[in-house]
Amino acid sequence: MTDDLIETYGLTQKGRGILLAYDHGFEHGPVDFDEETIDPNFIMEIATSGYFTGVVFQKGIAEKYYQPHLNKIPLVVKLNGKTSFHQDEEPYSPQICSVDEALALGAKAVGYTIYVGSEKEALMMKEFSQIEEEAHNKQLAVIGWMYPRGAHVKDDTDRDILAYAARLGLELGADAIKIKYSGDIDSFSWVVKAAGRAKVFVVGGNMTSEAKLLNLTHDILAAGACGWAIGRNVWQAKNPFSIAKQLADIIYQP
Ligand code: FBP
Repeated sequence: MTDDLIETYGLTQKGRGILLAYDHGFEHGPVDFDEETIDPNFIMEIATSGYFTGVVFQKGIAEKYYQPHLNKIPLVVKLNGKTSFHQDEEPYSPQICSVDEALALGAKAVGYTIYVGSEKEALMMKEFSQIEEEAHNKQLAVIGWMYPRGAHVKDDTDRDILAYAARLGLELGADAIKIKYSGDIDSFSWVVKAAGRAKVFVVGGNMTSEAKLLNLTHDILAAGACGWAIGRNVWQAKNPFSIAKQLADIIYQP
């Protein structure tokens, strides 16, 4: 049995965690940002506020804004990505960063998106597998962004489809997965069970109300998730530090 690298590196603490995601400039373009959030320094301020257990960047941002010797917050480097120019029905997200580059940037974990169900999933599974082998040989944790997508996926929040994606993450050797919420505690408990010992971080998604986000936080924990891997709902909030504190109060409560 392998070590629990996610907990060892502090990406979860006592099984709970909140990862601050900021790869949206790559995935969506700067449309998600305003004058403040377009600056990665602002995101680093939020990430190092004490409420997060990890920050997720693509390599270019990590290289220019993350200081491994100063910043205590664990870094997750995303190894693949795609732009929003091509809304392909069968999406593929190519690898654009190596495990060694991530390691040199001070990463404790690498992330990789698999569009589960896409006709190009075989390619992504293969890349993921090679990354997983190399990352684990080099003692890095591996997080699978397990996103059902493509024409074969009728509903990307369906319990059984999400459970399949979660299981795939476990079987491919992910230490943790990042996955959408199915919408209710009962169905999501099944998704979490399907992930087995792979920890489950839930995707934040589009901006929602604070009250809804806090309620959802209770629900995802009740279903067995370890917390959020969240972006827009924190840094697009009126006061990112306040919402981060409220999430942390729920997620890390003893
Ligand atoms: P959010 O919490 O803002 O949804 O971020 C999670 C995330 O997975 C990001 O890491 C990524 O950039 C984005 O969502 C991708 O969203 P989509 O594939 O739906 O465009």
